[in-house]
Amino acid sequence: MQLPKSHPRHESLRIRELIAEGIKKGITSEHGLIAHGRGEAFDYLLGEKTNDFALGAIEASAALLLDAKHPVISVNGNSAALVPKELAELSNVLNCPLEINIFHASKEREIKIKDYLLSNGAKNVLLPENDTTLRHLDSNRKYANPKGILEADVVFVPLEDGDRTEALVKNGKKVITVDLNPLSRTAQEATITIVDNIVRAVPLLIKKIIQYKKQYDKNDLNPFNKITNNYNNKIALGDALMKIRQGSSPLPK
Ligand code: PTJ
Repeated sequence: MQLPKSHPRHESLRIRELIAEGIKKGITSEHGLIAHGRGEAFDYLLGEKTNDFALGAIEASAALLLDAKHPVISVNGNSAALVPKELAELSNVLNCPLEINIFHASKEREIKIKDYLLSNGAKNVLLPENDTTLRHLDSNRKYANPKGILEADVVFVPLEDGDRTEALVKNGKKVITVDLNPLSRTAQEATITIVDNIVRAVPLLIKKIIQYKKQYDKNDLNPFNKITNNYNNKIALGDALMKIRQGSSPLPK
């Protein structure tokens, strides 16, 4: 679809188009349209910008990921459609695997997402294995890769549908999510919740990781611990809710 740059909702329409294209490519589930619409509504209420509570969560996430022994980035059909290059870059700067994990089961779609990430610069993409499952989980998301999510200490799980974050935490893992809805189960259960649109949050996360890598020497006495200890997810979620309640634009006169 041709989108005139002058359209007042150009950016929102551009992102919506990525999801529609994702469905045509066979990487995004049709349920992804509903998830995206829900996200759009929250983004509207958040002012369609990265707020301070999200910036704080991004800093804490960068520190937690750099401090992790075995971080893994989980990818579903929506995040692959929206930020394929950025997820590949995130995996490359962290030198960690991407792992496909989808809710609406389809082996064919898993392979298409993997190929799409590889064609966007990813080097290390894992698929879940049928004989390896996470405890405390019954949906298709229970399948994991034994060298990926199963072993991970920190898992980056953007746009999650809600049943897995709690299970990952019960399995002893720290979870970072990106979710525009601060009230979702995932947002509430995660260790760190970045309440922002994934298209804005992931580039900022990459920038922060690169900055911290330059700024902190490996020999520094764990600088990342201090950053994560200073972060409080409950406060960040409360600030996001407050922002939604206040609204982003003045009431019409
Ligand atoms: O590819 P699959 O089969 O794994 O399916 C992926 C979806 C996203 C369809 C599935 O996980 C799902 O149904 O998710 P939910 O339960 O709709 O939750 C998705 C969450 O992501 C919601 O809280 C949305 O508000 C939020 N969200 C949607 N779009 C964005 C977003 N958060 C950040 N950035 C977005 N662009």
